[in-house]
Amino acid sequence: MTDKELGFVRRYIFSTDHKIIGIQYILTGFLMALVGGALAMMMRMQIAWPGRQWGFLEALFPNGMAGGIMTPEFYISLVTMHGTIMVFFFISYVLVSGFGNYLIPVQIGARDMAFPFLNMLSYWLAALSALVMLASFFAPGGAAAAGWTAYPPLSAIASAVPGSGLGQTLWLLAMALFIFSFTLSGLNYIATILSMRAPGMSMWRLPLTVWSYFVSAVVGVLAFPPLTAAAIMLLFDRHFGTSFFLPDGLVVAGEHLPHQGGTPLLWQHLFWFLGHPEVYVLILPALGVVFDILPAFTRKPVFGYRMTAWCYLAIGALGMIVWGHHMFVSGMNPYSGEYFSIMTMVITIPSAIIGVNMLGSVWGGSIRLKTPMLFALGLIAFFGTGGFGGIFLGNATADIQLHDTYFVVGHFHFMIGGVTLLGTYAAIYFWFPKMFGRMMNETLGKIHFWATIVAFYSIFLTQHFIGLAGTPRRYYAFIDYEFLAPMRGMQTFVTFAAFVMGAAQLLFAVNFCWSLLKGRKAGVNPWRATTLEWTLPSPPPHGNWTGELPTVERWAYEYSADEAEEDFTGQTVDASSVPVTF
Ligand code: HEM
Ligand SMILES: [Cu+2]
Repeated sequence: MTDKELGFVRRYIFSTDHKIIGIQYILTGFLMALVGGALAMMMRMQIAWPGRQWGFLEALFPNGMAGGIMTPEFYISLVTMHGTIMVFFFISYVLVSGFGNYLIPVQIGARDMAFPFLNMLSYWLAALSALVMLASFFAPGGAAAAGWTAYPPLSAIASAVPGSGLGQTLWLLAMALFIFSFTLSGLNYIATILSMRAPGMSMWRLPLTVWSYFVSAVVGVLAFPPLTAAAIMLLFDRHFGTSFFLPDGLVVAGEHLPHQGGTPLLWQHLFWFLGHPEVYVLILPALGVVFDILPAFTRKPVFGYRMTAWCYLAIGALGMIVWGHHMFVSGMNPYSGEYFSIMTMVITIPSAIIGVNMLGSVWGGSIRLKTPMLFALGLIAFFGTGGFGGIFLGNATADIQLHDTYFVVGHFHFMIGGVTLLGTYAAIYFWFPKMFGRMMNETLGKIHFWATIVAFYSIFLTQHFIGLAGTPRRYYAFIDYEFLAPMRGMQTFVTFAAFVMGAAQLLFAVNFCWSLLKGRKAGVNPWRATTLEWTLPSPPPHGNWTGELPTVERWAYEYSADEAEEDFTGQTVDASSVPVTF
């Protein structure tokens, strides 16, 4: 059936076309980012000016902002929902589900995903889980408030804080739905990459983007289901009197709870068995897309192609066995702490190799600083800064001091905030012309980049120092602590920087919408890149290749080959015109 015959609803709403589904995820993710970002701004306002009245917020949150003043309980639900939304409903949607869906089939030379109908189902399950998560704001008592890690007993006892009631139940349901959807689409990715590649597209000719999605999907499929089980067990603890995560002797509001025999430690293991690999599920695609973008703006082949793919695999495997570095202060056996420290240090090796390969891919190239390239280079900077902080946190002895301080907040924002955010933007500026047939505005893009990177360093590098000085995280106000008084100026500075950051993202939204309608026409291959999607019309039709599928003759990064007339050689150019090197 042609696109026209399908009609609007089946073309754009209940579509089985991987490209439309990818765009649906991207738009949903950005809508959620708007919510998550607004929550972050409210938190920062409270930290910089604790107890001040913000009348206009009362209308939106009559309970949490009664009289315009934020309650401590509401602050904690903001922390919880901001973290949850940013990690699972923004970056996961846009970068992993959005670009994964869009890019995998067009880059491997397939007409669609292996299971297009399942793909559509995954999207709608994901959309439903986002709705359930948002509904938590409207629950009596307000949104979930046990942190994005949902540690029991706070999350297990419905009377613990206002958000522990229906809000927390909805949070758990939403997470279970989210993981279910994510697992289905991970299986779809794996099946597609393994079985749908065009003739000639061996695994060693895949673009590094596809490699990164492959490893990310394998890690996701293995690591996520245990949390679904855990979420269901927690629901049982909350509503059916089981005690998986609750120990003996809990007394809440003078009442002795009947639970016995469980332990919150079990939840911590199950949560971080997902939680840590999730970081790699998000970061690997960010690293992957950057390896596709760098060569297009340096006009030279990727440095260390096979080594990079092996490093993805190594990171994927090692990433599954280091979750305990989030639990150094849980009272774990010191020998376990030693094991988790050592394995965490081992992961820095493939990560550092990837960093070196990125620099090697830039080194000596004829660099063009277009917006996607700026974001790609910014990612390298963030990866370095964030990785450096991780070395301290990965050592049990240092972490005992730094745990649950703003040092941690600074570190993880560089990694799962910054690296993934810059990877996401790099991808958007780079593939926007393919998706919508128009270029994005370069000037606005560059302002967006510089404002973002300067604000981001101001916020999160400063937070490292605020944390070193002992400021705990997830606290509602710091006015009662004399030893933190010297930090107040820095806290206010961070809040101002956060507003700059927010404003820059609105500028991006303007650029996105304006370019959709008015951007310069893009043509088939505006960046003069080599991978298969750049041979398709912009935007590509349903089914991607109208005639026969392409035959792949070479690897994905043949730039500036000696015999070629142009400085790039597409993957379908055969050996008779330019010799095949890979
Ligand atoms: C410039 C934009 C952002 C600002 C200003 C910001 C601000 C904050 C603040 C103030 C907290 C609470 C810290 C605490 O008291 O523990 C926080 C927590 C968090 N943020 Fe962000 N954030 C931003 C972007 C992001 C992004 C892009 C992500 C992820 C992709 C993210 C993920 C998280 C997570 C996971 C938490 C932890 C929540 C918790 O402790 O339970 N943030 N952020
Ligand atoms: Cu970790």
